[in-house]
Amino acid sequence: MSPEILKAAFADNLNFAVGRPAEIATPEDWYQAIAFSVRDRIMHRWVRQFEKRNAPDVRQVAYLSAEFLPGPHLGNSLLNLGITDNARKALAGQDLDLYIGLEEEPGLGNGGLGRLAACYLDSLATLCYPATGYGIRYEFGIFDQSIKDGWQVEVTDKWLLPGNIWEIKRPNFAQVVKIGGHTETYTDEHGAFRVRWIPDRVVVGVPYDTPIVGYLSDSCVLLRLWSAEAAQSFDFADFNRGDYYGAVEEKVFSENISKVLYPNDEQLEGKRLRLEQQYFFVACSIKDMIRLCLRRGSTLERFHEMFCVQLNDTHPAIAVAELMRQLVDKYAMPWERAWDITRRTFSYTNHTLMPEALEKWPLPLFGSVLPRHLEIIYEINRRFLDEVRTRFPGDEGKIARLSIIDESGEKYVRMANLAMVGSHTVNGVAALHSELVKTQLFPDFHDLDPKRFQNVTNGVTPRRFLGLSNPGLTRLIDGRIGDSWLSNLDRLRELEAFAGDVGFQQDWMRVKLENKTRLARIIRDRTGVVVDPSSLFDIQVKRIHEYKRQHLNVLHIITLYQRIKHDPRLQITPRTFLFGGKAAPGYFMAKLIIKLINSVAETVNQDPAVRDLIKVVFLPDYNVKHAQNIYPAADLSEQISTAGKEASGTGNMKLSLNGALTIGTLDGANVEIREEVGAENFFLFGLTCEQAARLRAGGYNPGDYCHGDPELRGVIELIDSGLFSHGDRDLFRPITAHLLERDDYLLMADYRPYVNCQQEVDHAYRDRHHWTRMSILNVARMGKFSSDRAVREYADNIWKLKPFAPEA
Ligand code: 9GP
Repeated sequence: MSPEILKAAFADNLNFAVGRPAEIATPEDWYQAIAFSVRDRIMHRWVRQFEKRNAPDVRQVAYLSAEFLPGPHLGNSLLNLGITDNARKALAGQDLDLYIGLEEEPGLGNGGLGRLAACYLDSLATLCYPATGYGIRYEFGIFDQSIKDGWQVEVTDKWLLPGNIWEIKRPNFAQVVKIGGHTETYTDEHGAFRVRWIPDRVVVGVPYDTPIVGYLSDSCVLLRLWSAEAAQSFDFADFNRGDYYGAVEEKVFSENISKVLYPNDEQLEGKRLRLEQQYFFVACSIKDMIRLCLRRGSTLERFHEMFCVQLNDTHPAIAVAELMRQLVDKYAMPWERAWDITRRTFSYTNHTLMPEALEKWPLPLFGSVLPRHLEIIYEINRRFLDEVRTRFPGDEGKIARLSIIDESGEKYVRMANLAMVGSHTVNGVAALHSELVKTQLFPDFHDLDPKRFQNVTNGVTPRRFLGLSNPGLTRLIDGRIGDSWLSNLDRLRELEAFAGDVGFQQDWMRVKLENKTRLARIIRDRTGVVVDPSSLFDIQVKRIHEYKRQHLNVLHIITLYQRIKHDPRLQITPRTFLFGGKAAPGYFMAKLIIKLINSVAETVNQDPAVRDLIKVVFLPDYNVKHAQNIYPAADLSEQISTAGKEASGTGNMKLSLNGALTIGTLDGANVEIREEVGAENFFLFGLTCEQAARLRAGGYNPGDYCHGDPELRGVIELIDSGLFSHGDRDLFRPITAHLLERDDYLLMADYRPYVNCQQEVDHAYRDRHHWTRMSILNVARMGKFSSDRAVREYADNIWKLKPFAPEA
């Protein structure tokens, strides 16, 4: 598409869609005009493919996810359409990057899980798979984080306030969803015994569609997000009686369902609204698929041939009972047939072993929101447990563990068990995690049917996370191996040949320095802290959680601080420690860790004795947009979770893809990253998963590690002395006391190996040529971690899905 055509499109949209004369148009107006022009081109592709996508023989994947974190659309869509350069030319002297930077991002996810879903949509579109991502159009996404006096403050994310150009409302495809009430039995006209659900209330789900265009593929997939509306905006009976407030109450009540994204890592037990949210989007999505299936002239007997449905974690697991309800209650299908279709439709991805993240709902709550589903779940469970009993007679323990209903105390519905029973396949998200899913999480299900278990190691899109966010490195790579690697990441291997090339290494270092200089400016502008771009950028960006061990990183920083204070002539590699990440609003320890990071930063950054050898920065409001500035500038990627706790991680992949070396434990996908890049190009430390388990089993005493290591003791004492808290000795006591007394995440045991490993990093960074060689090899060997590979594995091994040719 030529610059001239784009120029005309921008002018037209400024005129007709935005309604502003060019002479007085603001940057926001220009952003909108460009965004409309780009959307037009995506829509054109979308409409052109309509027939192909909806042909009766085309099988589709529906990716059900309560979270999608796509990031800003404009820059990525320009890249995927291959028109960024021409858009720049069309703007003749205006700053395209400024306009791109104005876009509010849809923060419709907490972190890795939602971002993974967005990466998969990018790859599904790029590889021309027919797909729809179904989710919730939260009015308020993940909160914006600001830092006040070192503490996290949550601010409502009003992402829709400036309007959202990328979505199209489709009221004609709205669905009605029932909630609450009771069930009753009746006999139908054929004399058959049937059940119907009489709800307390109904809400309407209105879909908003965002087509996502693939990279140079001309193909699109759809992100269809449901927004809750009242069945009637006003109760006219109330209104006519003069009760205006009563009349709008129902509207407010209904719209609450899609109002806000729940932050994870909170105790969500008993959050009725969250259960309603989950059911709401699942019910709308299943009904939408049924509508499409019937519209294509198929019968529901073939539902599982037309749709494969991926359950992204347990959040959409209620879909199993909902499809059964639709088939049995509404379409009068015999139970056995409906169950067969259901089992062939669903597959389930597990993303966590953390017990608090495995959802279970108190039975009374569940029954009051979804009375009919509870009956259906009882029936599924009864039939399932009968099978188990015949295979393992008398093994009541096994039966209790496999049951969808937890009856060990207060009764719960276990959503993971429902997802397991109702799916043909379950997968973990990294090789180690998938093993742990078999052996620790679901050993009884594994005994029952080992063939159902698979692994699909996560992947990330190289388009957004290298092509878009690191143009300098992209150009450098293009210059050596051409540009086809962005859609065939394995081709990065060809860079290995240049790893020792001094000229290439210098270019590589130059690009990294430019990226670090840019980030240093952002850090200064946003926090006031001045950092040296030539220092080692040591980066830990991710949700704040004790298992991710940001506080282990802090213990290392304090160790260095202590060493510098003890020896004023000490020489170490200058470092900038950068943290970013949100803590769940109700997670006290995580919020205290943020305060600790900021407090240590305040003390260390201002102490002249430190001689600027170390700087500590907490960059507020870590999100996709900020991540895109951070990854390209990283020298060292901190992936230091307690082994066995991080299911996969994806930040580890994005950082390594941008040339950072990893310091990490053998956890999640770190294991495979290390295998790929080579042990000599990875800084490994810490307990393995097995060692951690043995240590715990043998009676772990964290205090012993502290008392046996004077340096560690000094660090803990320094925190407790009040040095970082203006004399307040108690402020951080919950952290230090937990470390000394319980230390669930084994920081004390891993402290010394971590600090020693960091010393190796310090030495390695001094040999810049060798470091750069390692950095090049990291990038060259990241091909496996493309989301294209992951999506192909899902399509081939789980979904049995074929790409379609988008062009006629
Ligand atoms: O914690 C995992 C993270 O390790 C993984 O990379 C991500 C995507 O698979 O999912 C996260 N899990 C959740 O957010 C909740 O289960």
